[in-house]
Amino acid sequence: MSTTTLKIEGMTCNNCAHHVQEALISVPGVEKADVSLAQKQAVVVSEGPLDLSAAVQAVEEEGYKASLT
Ligand SMILES: [Cu+2]
Repeated sequence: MSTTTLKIEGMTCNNCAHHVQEALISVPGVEKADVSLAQKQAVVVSEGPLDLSAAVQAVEEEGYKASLT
C-alpha cells in the first residue's frame, strides 16, 4: 500500500473534482482517490508505488493538471 498526494490544478467545482477522482481511479493499481476541491489536491492510495506518469496523464486527459506536492 502506498499513499501519494498530488497537487491538482484547474478544478473549479465539485464536478471537476469528480472527474479527477474518476481519472485517478482508472489508473492501474489505484484503489482509492480522495480529491479535495478546496485544498486543490488528491490523496491517492495504490497497491504498490503509484505510476506517477500514468496518473498525471489520466488527469491531463480530463483537462486538469497534476503534479507531486
Ligand atoms: Cu467543475
